[in-house]
Amino acid sequence: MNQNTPPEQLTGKLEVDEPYTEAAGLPAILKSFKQVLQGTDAARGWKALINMNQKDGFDCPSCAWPDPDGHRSRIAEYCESGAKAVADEVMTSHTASPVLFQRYSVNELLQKPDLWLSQQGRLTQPLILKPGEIHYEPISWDDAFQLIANQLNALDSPDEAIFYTSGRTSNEAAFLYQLFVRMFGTNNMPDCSNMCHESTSVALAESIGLGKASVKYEDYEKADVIMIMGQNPGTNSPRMLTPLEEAKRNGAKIIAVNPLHEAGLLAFRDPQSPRDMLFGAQKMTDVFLQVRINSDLALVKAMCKILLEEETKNPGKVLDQSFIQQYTSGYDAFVKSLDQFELNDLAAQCGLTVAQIREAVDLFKFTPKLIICWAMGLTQHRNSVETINEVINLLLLKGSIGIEGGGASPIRGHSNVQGDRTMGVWEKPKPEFLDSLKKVFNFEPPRNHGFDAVAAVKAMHEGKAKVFFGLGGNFAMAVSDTNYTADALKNCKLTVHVSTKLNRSHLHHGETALILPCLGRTDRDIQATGVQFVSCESTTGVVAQSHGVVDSVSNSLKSEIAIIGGLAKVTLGVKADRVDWDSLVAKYDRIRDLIEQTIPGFDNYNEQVRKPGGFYIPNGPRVREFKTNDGKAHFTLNTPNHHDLETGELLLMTIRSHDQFNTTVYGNDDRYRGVYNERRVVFMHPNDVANLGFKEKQVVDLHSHYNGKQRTAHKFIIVPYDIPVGCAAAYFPETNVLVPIDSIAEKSNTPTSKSIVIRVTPAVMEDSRQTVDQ
Ligand SMILES: Nc1nc2c(c(=O)[nH]1)N[C@H]1C(S)=C(S)[C@@H](COP(=O)(O)OP(=O)(O)OC[C@H]3O[C@@H](n4cnc5c(=O)[nH]c(N)nc54)[C@H](O)[C@@H]3O)O[C@H]1N2
Ligand SMILES: Nc1nc2c(c(=O)[nH]1)N[C@H]1C(S)=C(S)[C@@H](COP(=O)(O)OP(=O)(O)OC[C@H]3O[C@@H](n4cnc5c(=O)[nH]c(N)nc54)[C@H](O)[C@@H]3O)O[C@H]1N2
Ligand SMILES: [Mo]
Repeated sequence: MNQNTPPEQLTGKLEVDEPYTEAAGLPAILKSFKQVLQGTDAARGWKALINMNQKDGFDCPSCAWPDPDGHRSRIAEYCESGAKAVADEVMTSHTASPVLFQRYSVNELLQKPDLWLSQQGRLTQPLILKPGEIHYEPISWDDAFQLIANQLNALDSPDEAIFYTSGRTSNEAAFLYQLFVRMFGTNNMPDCSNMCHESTSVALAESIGLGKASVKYEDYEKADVIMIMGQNPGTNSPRMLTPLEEAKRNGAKIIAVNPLHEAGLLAFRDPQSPRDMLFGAQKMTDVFLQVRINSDLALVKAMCKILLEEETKNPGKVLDQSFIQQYTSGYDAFVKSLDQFELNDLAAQCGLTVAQIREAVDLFKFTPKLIICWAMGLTQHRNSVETINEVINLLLLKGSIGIEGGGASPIRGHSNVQGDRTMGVWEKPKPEFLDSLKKVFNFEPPRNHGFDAVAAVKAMHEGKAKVFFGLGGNFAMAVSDTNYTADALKNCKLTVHVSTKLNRSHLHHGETALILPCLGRTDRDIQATGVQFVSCESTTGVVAQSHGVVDSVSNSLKSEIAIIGGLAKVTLGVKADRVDWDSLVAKYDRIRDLIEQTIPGFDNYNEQVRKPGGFYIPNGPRVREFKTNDGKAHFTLNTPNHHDLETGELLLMTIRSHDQFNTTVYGNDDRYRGVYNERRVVFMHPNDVANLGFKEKQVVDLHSHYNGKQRTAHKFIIVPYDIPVGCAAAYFPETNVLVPIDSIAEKSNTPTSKSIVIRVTPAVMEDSRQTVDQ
């Protein structure tokens, strides 16, 4: 059994039903109300709900989907997923107060499932785990800051410390944090992006000069065709279904590319639309391409080949030659390279027929108003950067970048992951950014690149890094290779987590460990000069304000900004005499003024952010300005990856259930996929189940083999499912133990969480049962 993973125990209550064929609708909205109201008093829960994503409310702590530019629903801009995130944050029925830590030792807490950890509620006081002790106990804020400062200042080099960020951190906190870290002297700033959309950022920077979406919210409603690749919007960005539905009503066609027939891709019943509630769901997808895992590059290449054929048949009607001539480079080489590939081969790699791919291309061959969106299904493979570059090749052929109703639309995950990068949370900061910091703050920032997430784990493992500081997130569970990563954290002298809720990273601790409890997005933030607000950037580049609305569960919580300011002051002392940390913490407008001075695109930040709905920050590709080496958008040459599976091997993708937010587990159901009361399931094609000699609901172990090492995740129940032959799916973080630390995407170093070669064997059950029959 693995000691470092969530306990490998089955609930014994699995129920499997037919998967849903539509998303949302009444059950979703009732469920969301129930979620929020059951864990807290009704007034508090309701207050949080009605203020979510309103122009004067708070930015939903869940995903980064943008708010509508104009009208917003009067009830609230929420979805089931956002409601669960809010419920998780505002609940008051339990708190993870010092009593909890007195009662349970760290080892005892490690035996509890993630769901249980989350259910303990909000953290209420700073806690310390002293060397050799087995219980966390309270510590004062001042002592905590002093302890961290002493440890940081005792390091041989600032590069022995790692400062992680998860994407819920606001712009203001992120800016202050990176300033503190760079004044301290390191660029070791890994973030959750490294495991998420890093492949997107690398690919887009290479091809169009900016690692962000080129579309605005309104483009969705103006598009003729929207292709959704490797993304499960019904679960992970449910509010996206509203503009998709609107687009459909305006006549748009939708192409879905996914190994699974996810409910939200099939049909949507908007719970806030009386029309939908009365007349039924809107069908979403017009052409569903059920691809094999990681065959998207081959698919998009096939689409490009078909477009070129069509252009020959309809000269001047399919490709946008004037865009290609004026704005791009590398076209001729790209067209020539396509000759190396046969359509039939490409289609076969995807598990599709050429006719199916043609059917999709037919929808957009005569229109440039094509949006392609994608998420983790494209970013977490070895060749992800190339896949995303191929997506851009297709958009460039069509002239779809920088037009109304067309463009590249990566769908970011965490609500402010994009803003954190804009603010400088990055292990590879650009020289211009550092020059600007130097000018504004009069210090010499470190220039060498720091560790990304995977490199940080290795550095801690090898003893090259000794202090881990996490601003949010759950590093131990989010990065790959759970056992290796947990050991890396245990190898540190000090681990510190700024958190809202208890999680497993607090339990894989260094010699000394601290938990610093902070305000969440929903909490009212009051500082010396009064109530403060923060701001966040959505996936389409809108920066808007976010006001907490409920009173925090404990008077001992500090805002992330106050924690960073307090720590910076003690750690840096006179080294940072140019920065008055107390004054910045007292009034966040002052932080925004500094952001304005340092980062382009934030002119009149304080004024602009106060406009209802916020403001768009400048975006080159949207106006066909490509900040690449030659000022042009680049066609690139990319080669599909073959996964030559041996007999008995399957390609596993690790995905989210409907009842989790990343590593936070809200419940054991995955309603849309018809799975209830159990997370330890593995979805397999019925033929694979039979051919490998298994039975439905048999309990199995999953093994990955990489560079001669076997990793095992124990006890998963087989659920036969509509998934391509040779592919399998199971939930993360339980399966992270299978993802080898060295198995990363080229150029972006993102763990290959969506393509892990596994073998399946019958589980060794203590009671010698082979299946779970219920
Ligand atoms: N409720 C909720 N919302 C969330 C999150 C959450 O955990 N819960 N997480 C947030 C975060 S940080 C992120 S990054 C996003 C994640 O949002 P998603 O990317 O939608 O999340 P995943 O569950 O990882 O789903 C990946 C999808 O890609 C498909 N897929 C897997 N491999 C491939 C492939 O090779 N090709 C193709 N075409 N498809 C593939 C899977 O079947 C699945 O539908 O959601 C954000 N929003
Ligand atoms: N196998 C596999 N692994 C994956 C993925 C996958 O698809 N498959 N997805 C990857 C992706 S896309 C991502 S983004 C990462 C996510 O990686 P992380 O961002 O590190 O993980 P989260 O689960 O989002 O972090 C949850 C914790 O954040 C804290 N928290 C919540 N709100 C706040 C807040 O407002 N402030 C502070 N300070 N703390 C807060 C809580 O304590 C909570 O326990 O995981 C990655 N790992
Ligand atoms: Mo993410």
